[in-house]
Amino acid sequence: STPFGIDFGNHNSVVAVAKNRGIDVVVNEVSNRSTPTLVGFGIKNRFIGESGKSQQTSNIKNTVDNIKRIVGLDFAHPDVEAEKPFFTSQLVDIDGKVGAKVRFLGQQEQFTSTQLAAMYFNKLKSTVVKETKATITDVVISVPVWYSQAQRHAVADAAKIANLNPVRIVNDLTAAAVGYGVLKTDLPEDKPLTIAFVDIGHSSYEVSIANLKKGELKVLGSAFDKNFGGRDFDYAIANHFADELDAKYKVDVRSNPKSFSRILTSAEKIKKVLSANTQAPFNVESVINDIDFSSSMTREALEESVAPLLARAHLPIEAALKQAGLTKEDIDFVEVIGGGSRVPSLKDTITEAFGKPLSFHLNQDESIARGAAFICAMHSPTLRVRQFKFTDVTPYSVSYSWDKQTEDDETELEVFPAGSSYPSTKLVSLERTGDFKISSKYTNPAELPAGTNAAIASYEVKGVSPAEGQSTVTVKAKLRANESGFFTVESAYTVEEVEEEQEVPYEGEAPKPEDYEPQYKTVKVLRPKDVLTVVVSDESLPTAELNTYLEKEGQLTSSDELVFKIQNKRNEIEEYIYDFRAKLDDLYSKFVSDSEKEDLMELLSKAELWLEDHEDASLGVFTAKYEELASKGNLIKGRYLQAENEKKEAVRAKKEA
Ligand code: ATP
Ligand code: K
Ligand code: MG
Repeated sequence: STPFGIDFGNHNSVVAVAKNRGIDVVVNEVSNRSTPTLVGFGIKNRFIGESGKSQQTSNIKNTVDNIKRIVGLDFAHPDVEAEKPFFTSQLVDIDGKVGAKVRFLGQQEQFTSTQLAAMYFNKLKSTVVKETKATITDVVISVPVWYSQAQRHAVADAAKIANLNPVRIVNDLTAAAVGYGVLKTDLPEDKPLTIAFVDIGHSSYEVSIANLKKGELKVLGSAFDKNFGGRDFDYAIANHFADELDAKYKVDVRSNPKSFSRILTSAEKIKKVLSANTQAPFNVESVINDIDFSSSMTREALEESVAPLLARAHLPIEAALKQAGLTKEDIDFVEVIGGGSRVPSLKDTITEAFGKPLSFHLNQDESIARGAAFICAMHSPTLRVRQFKFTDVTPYSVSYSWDKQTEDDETELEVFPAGSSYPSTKLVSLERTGDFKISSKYTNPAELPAGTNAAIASYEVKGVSPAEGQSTVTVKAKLRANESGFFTVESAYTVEEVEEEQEVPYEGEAPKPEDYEPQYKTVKVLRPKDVLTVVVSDESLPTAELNTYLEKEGQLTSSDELVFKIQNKRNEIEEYIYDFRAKLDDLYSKFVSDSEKEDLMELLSKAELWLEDHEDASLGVFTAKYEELASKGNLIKGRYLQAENEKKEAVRAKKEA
């Protein structure tokens, strides 16, 4: 399959594919290079991406956006409560997981956050398939560095529900940095450059610091502000004008979701204008109670309204430097991406925090998707890409523990300390009496973001049986922080002590005498014996549930497609009526008698009425209707074409004569 990368953004997502000649960003059905991240639900079908955005205000309660913020969260997670003010659809508890409740196909329906993400990924996939005709299966999806294990699993599950194979989940800025490392042809071969990458998006702000040299990237440290981005600016501006509306007209737009949505849309517009201008007008027609609201805002007033945000904008930078063990003087370049970083006051803060001018070598909107597609290509067996090695950083220490089975057991070990690099594998050796359980967890729960589960996963190791006459057997377990940032037990096997003949190294003076006879001795060595079964239980969906969602998504997709086909056929009939009628007056007028024309005109009027009465007919019924009209039309068209032919023949005959 063609390597595919998704920058899963909260506002909009960007998709890219890897081709032999390089990485291409793929445009959507309206030729945009990014697609709004939302899913709308209608009476007949879903509206995902652009179509959902264009009717968001009119379908506000049944449009789910901010999907990235809730993916993989338990309903009880504190972030769900924090996200509620940003949602216009209702968030609900679905067996302990967060989901949205909407009206769909004329009834109440609810979908988990994982299903919603899957619907969206599926739409992105079909966009790419339509635009490029490529086969798309493997995908690399970028996520924020602060995504928990549960959220990463949910993204991978969502990809699977969309019939994609998530070959890797990668941190946003790591993807961008890989893209940078691959594109930049003048990277040093020996002493690496130290580069800070900053991404301010719609909902969050991330910083990563990395060493880069030719063919190699090592992330040294990362930090973030999970609740800092363009949408916070939009809300600050919207609230400013809501207050103004209240003062001027005594109306509360905040309690009217459609009005507030219109204000928010205009707030985002004025925010962008104020990135390039110091003052801008603010207009919303019939915002509420037929009030046409006009006002204006200065850049200064905008900055005032977001003062609490601006005051903490330097913190992620300091935290990332600290995790990397560096100071700002160690940074060679500061590369900035993300739509939110276009705000001048934020650029100033970043510049000040690093004490150096900012660089913009990366495409601010597309570099994450491009990096993700490149990483997917690295995993592809068919596409050959330049070698590029990269490692990321484990944000919180992770420990593994196992049952106590023998006297001298250590039963817990910190395996992946905070700040260590991944992917990484550690082999541990355990004396075991029989089957046992391993658990992984974050070592210091107090460091974790609120609501994160300290327990990561548990693994049952089966098939352990000591040899006859022995009470224990040595088990080797491969503990791994894998390329997607998941902590796993990759495999486990028993070892046995065997006796082997080994050559004794020659210790005399060189050169060896010609008649030297090698000496052998018997030594005891450990050799792998039995491969053990490892049964994992982690926060990913159980197979049965995954398959149920997969099937459901397949059904919804085909029913959406059917609705789309029916609408197209209905439109074709409408166009046919319109076109035929016009031709009867014009092109075909000489080929129909008055009475024939009268009959046909009546037929067309009847067909028009029929269409009005048949909003919900099936594809078969519409197709039959279309053919009925077309057969009448073809009769007249035939006469017209015959006459045209005769005319042409006559002209040719004349020429030849
Ligand atoms: P996140 O990374 O937080 O998940 P995202 O990837 O969807 O979100 P981006 O696409 O990087 O976010 O940026 C979108 C945000 O940038 C929006 O809030 C948008 O209004 C804002 N933005 C875009 N252009 C400008 C501009 N010229 N001035 C100010 N803000 C802008
Ligand atoms: K984006
Ligand atoms: Mg982003």
